[in-house]
Amino acid sequence: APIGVFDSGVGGLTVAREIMRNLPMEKIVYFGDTARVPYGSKSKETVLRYSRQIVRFLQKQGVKAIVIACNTASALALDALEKEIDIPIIGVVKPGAKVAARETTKKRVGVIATEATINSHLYKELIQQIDPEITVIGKPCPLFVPLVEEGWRKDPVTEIVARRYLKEMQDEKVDTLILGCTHYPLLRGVIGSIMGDQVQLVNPAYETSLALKQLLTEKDLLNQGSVEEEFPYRFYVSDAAEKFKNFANSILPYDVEM
Ligand code: DGN
Repeated sequence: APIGVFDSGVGGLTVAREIMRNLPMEKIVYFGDTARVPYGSKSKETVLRYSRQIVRFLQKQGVKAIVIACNTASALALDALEKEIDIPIIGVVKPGAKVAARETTKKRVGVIATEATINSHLYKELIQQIDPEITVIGKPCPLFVPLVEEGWRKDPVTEIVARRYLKEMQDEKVDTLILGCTHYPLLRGVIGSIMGDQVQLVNPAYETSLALKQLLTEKDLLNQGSVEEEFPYRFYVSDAAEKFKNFANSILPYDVEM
């Protein structure tokens, strides 16, 4: 059975990509809610309602586990969804928080994410559960999402925007920075060059793929029933399939068919 992965749109492909790399025997059904993106500025009730509908869709596809690739949906909906379904479900926030708490040397962690994720304070809560002495500084960076979707990952405009957003993180002298939104790992280059080598960047997408591997192993679900000739990845969107396909083809190492 495949793994269900969903996001508010295209960004979750950064998570799907890590799963493809680190769990290469697994099949994936991906759902991107491109008709209703962004989630980052919506209320908890709305994000939960959307997420619930998508989980139902993925369950109909026969998935053995679900990954909420969207940081916003992970922060606002995972808690409730966990109680409602009987297959394993994980989000991206906890794996990212765990690694940041482990890696920080000066106990100063920065989180950049959507407004909804920052306002949920979930990264902060989870990090301070592990070590209450860690200071966590959150900063919403909403312009990063459209810049990435416009294909301006290496554009001077993006650098100017990033410098402005990250100033606070530099002033606060964070030693670890969580890329807490699906799109931000695609800006790793520009963010890394502004923050400098001394600052560790945590990519929740990567950490989640490792957490998923561990979870599937524990539940004895790893690589279960895979290895077939058919193409192992299926993609669904709620709107604008062509645009999704173009973006997917720009970040995945093969041609995406929808
Ligand atoms: N996928 C969203 C997230 O990781 O928070 C970002 C896009 C959005 O819905 N604003």
